[in-house]
Amino acid sequence: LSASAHSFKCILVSAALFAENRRRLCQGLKAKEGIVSKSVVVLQGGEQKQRYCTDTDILFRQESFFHWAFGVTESDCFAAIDVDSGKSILFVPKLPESYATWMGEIYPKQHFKERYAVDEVHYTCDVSLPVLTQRGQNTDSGSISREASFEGISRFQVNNTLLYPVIVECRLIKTDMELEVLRYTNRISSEAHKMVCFLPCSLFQHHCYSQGGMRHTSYTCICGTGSNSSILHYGHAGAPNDKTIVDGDMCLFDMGGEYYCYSSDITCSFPANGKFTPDQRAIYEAVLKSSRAVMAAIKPGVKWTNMHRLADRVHLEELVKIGILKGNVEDMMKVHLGSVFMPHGLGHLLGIDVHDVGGYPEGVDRVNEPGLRSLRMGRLVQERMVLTVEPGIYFINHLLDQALANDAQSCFINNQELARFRSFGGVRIEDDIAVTADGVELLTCVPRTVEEIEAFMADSAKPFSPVVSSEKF
Ligand SMILES: [Mn+2]
Repeated sequence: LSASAHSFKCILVSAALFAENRRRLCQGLKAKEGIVSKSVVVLQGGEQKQRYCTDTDILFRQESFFHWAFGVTESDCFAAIDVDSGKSILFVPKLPESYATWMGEIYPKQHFKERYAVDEVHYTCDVSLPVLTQRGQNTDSGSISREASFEGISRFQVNNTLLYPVIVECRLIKTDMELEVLRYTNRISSEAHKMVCFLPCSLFQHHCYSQGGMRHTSYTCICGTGSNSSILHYGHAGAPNDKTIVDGDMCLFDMGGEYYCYSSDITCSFPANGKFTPDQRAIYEAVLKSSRAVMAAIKPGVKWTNMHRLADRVHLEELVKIGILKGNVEDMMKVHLGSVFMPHGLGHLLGIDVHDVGGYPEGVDRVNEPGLRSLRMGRLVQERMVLTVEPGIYFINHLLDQALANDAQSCFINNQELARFRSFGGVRIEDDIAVTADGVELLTCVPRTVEEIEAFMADSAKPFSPVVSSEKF
């Protein structure tokens, strides 16, 4: 399947990839105890949704299980797989004639049969389907697909006719301030058509899309600088990557492009001006050391929880060398001091979802200890797993204050040295790896050592120029 008619260096994803997935699924199901003959797997694809009550489409992204099994890019489909025979049936919506006017050609069923290499194609309306969403609980989000309903709505007296026309009239007539914002959005959008702007997130997305055919990123870009680089999931709606990059700041850019629903998840940390200060170098090299120690240790059979502990141990050893900590590292491990500096897990499975499924199968429980309880995978490492390795050291004020208030931890902290790092932010180094028969294959390829980064930024790079903050109203 060609992802784009004008692909540059895009790889082509074959329908055979998904046929293979279905075959493996049937094989796995048949081997399962208690499987009844003539079983049929029914999957529901993602639905095209609109922004709240408007008719503006939200950019569609296929539901991950459905994508894994069929690689279908269209919305609102169902699919069935006959487990015994492996026969696959795709159900596509029967589109109204007006679709051809607004959305383009309406393809016949044969088109989908060929494009997705399935055995049969039917219209969803022609078959009465039992809607069996067989999704379980996602161990990362804790979400289960559930019926949308508003509990207790009957307790309220609802009037849904009065408000609406009044609001519509208000919205029809724009105020001065609204006009200012509309001028702004227009000016920015117009400029963007003519030039590439300086923000890392937008540059990143542009490169991924224009050079790699990636319409989506795997997750919202995290572009923290200065003290914001210690905010683990910076970049959300309340902090939309809008801080001006300042000379002397550390940058922490965690961004991954998604191609045909397959993810990547990479973090680079570096000084905005291209030159590490001694403190920046010390923290950065401590994280790099743990990253490389973990990668050298990963092979089939090792416990992921032990890889997390290994990263913690290296961080603590290095923080002692830097002078922020003092004392015996084994004793620090006993009071989970590592989690003060790395509260998140070492890394996670990666695939169609950036936090891919399978981290905690039946019988594998989370280790309920600081840091370790954030791990998104608790099982043994196996060949052909793809994982992120993303150790980090962060100076998060509320965690530091908690540790200082805890006698068991504060005795290891040299608060005078620590004070200097209070607004440092954080460093994360995140690479994606595939587990091989006896080690790892590093999938990520970016400058990693201090020397490589400094040479890269001095040579080819344009260190990100400080930009004017977006206007506030
Ligand atoms: Mn990650």
